[in-house]
Amino acid sequence: MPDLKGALIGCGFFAVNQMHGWNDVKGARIVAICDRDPERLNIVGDQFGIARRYTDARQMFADSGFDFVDIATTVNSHRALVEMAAAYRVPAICQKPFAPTLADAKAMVAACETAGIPLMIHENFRWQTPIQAVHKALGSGAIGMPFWGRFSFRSGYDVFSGQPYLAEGERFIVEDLGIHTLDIARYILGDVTSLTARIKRINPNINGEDVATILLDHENGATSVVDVSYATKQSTEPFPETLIEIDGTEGSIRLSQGYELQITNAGGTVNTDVAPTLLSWASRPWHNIQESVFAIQQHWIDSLKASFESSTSGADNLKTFALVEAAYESAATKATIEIGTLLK
Ligand code: NAD
Ligand code: 89V
Repeated sequence: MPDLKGALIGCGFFAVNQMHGWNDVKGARIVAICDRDPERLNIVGDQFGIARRYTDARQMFADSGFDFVDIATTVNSHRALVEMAAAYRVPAICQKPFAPTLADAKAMVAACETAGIPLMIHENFRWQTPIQAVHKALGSGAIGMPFWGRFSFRSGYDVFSGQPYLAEGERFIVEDLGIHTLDIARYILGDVTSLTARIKRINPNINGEDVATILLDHENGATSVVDVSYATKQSTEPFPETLIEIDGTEGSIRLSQGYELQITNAGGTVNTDVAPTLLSWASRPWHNIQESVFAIQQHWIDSLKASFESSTSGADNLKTFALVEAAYESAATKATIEIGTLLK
């Protein structure tokens, strides 16, 4: 089968990783790019040798000549661009967070279903090598039935230097980073029935919350805690590692700082190094995320070629996005939120 041709919209901070990822993906190449900012358009176009450049996404769709679109803009443009892809019947990847509201996200899924095009949310954290290793260990039955988990991301990293818009929004850590951690909790322990959350802002120089503690009830009966912070100063900065603890009926799994996986059961304890690969274009400490960008993009191409639903399809990611909405609602009302009612 010939390479699938892709177009990318949004040539900002993170899109550079996506462009490097596309260079490594087997079976696809980017043939056109778009950014409403001509300076970013030319920086990325020159770096990756892309001749077809647009400042207007609609013009790029009208000119056609590509098999899928990769939307790498920030959240407020996601609905309009996904609906544009649906109107032109072009399969679409959309960066997280899915949309400004759950109602927008549901409308985007409906538009793509009506158009008959696949939609994948670029929810890459579940594709990180250490997260895949935890998923595999649990799936092997090594610790029996899981009954408790903790998914933790606590950091003091200056994320605002690369992504200054994160300091400006009314919402911050749950919508931007917790969304990944909640998705990992769903990926590892399954779908969630109810959620209770508390949030705080510690950094006085930002508008949104930078600390959140979230209690989840999973459909399989397990309970988990998702705790995220950008206000945590430690002796060794763990950014961007998600640390995981899972207790099961026959043993336990621990994913610790330094990408160390420990599995304990009646057979003893086994420690494994599950560090991500440092790809040729990647740099520490981002290499964990960068490798997962390549992995999710390869998965998308494989899913298009073999016609299967991607792991983080729009329909799947509604269930993660509902947890984000529920976390803000729970923190504001101090109530426990039933997730099923949000998804109706
Ligand atoms: P950015 O602001 O650096 O880049 C966004 C670019 O999109 C800008 O160049 C802007 O001009 C362009 N743009 C916006 N609206 C447009 C439109 N309608 N048409 C054409 N161009 C448009 O933002 P970023 O930091 O690169 O983040 C982009 C997205 O990636 C965000 O949704 C963010 O949450 C997400 N992100 C994901 C990860 C991850 O690991 N999955 C990491 C970082 C950022
Ligand atoms: O996913 C994101 O948008 C990023 C980061 C991984 C740093 O949280 O903000």
